[in-house]
Amino acid sequence: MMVKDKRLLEILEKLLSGGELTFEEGVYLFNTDDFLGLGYVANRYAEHLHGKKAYFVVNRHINPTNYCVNACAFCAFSKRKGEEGGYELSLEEIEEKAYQAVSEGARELHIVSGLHPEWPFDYYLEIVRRLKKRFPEVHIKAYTAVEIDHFSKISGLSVREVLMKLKEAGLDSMPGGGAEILNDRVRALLCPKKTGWHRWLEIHEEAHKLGIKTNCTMLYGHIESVEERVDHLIKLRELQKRTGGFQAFIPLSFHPENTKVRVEPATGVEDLKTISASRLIFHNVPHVKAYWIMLGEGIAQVALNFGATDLEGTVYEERITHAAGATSPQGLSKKRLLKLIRDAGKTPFERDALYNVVREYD
Ligand code: V47
Repeated sequence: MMVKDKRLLEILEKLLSGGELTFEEGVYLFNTDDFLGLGYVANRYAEHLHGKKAYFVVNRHINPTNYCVNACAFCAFSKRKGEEGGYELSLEEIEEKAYQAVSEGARELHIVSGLHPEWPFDYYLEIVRRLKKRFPEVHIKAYTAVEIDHFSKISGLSVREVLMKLKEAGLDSMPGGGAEILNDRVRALLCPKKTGWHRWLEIHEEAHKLGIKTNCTMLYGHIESVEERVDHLIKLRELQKRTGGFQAFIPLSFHPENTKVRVEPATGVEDLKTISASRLIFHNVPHVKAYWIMLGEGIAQVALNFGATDLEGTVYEERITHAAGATSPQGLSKKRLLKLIRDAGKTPFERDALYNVVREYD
């Protein structure tokens, strides 16, 4: 492979010999016009970490309610109480969705919700407790740092106490949502009511200290600058150096439909560049996930050659991105995920939520 931009090869060498990128090098990656060179270098680094392996999990997303007190400008999922299209699931309904998933082989339940104006912390706690009791073998990945912050406020408990209670009830790990861009300017414009970025990081740090692994995300393609993306990635990298508790980083491509943010969605090339640059800047996170729900099947598949090593999972019934105009399906079969990975020239590994290999296929 011809890499036109030789500086990319120097950056790769630096990483392979144990170095890390400076802020300027990070910005450089986003601005290089050698798009294929960037992808090649990111793929080389990903293969240095994981060989040809590409991971996925059989899982299901459950969103107990879309009522939310935050009303972030970029979110098409959130509804005010009483607004058309709003819903709240009973414990029985949640259990039923979980049951369907588990009977189809799900090993992970991914549960995130709105910040309901009336539900007490106990309701969210009971969701975890019930599901763990009924499906003890299933991994419960639940509640973003933003929800944890909300639970702490409504219960009067500290973040640590909230996390300990959830862990006791059966929470196994936490998803990476709510990070958006870890920056005051962007948050003031897009989500002024949301947990601030310092606190978002503190909550993940607290979770890591309690032995709870988490993921992290970056919502891109709205009003953020390249510099703000790089700064976001470096903030995550620095926390990872202290705790090692992040398992995967998921760049989330902004979908503007039905939101208050008027922008053109990112293009495929922009999505792939973001995956590649993230892989190299945030070098100490084990996996970069190509979330096919947001990227679409095609770009997610190609991303497996641009630095991503995980496709998330079967998902089933995704609501957040579909409310904002996603045209990807609501779920993918295991068969389809295997085909996407194999056709990308990678070897599929079905994983559990902690990246233990459950099944190797080739
Ligand atoms: O926090 C909201 C984002 C996130 C839009 O941890 C939007 O394994 C695009 O975090 N367009 C939720 N994105 C999704 C998420 C996630 C998904 C899959 C796996 C994991 C994991 C985490 O979706 C929100 C927000 O950042 N979001 N609105 C929108 N219009």
